[in-house]
Amino acid sequence: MEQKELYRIEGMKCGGCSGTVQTALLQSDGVSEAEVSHEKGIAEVTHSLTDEEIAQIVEKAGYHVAGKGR
Ligand SMILES: [Cu+2]
Repeated sequence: MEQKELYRIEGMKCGGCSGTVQTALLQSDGVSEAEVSHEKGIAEVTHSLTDEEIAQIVEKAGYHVAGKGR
């Protein structure tokens, strides 16, 4: 089941960082939408994956999921 969730992400400093995370998410199977902001340090992701899988995608891109929700 697909759901829209908000993850707090550590380590993003500029638009390049958020772009990297957003691209990594959008290229992953199971992710249909991703909106990432380095200013807010968040990613809003519509997906059918587990939180762990989302965290792995973000880690692989070089950043860290610090938590979920605002
Ligand atoms: Cu950056």
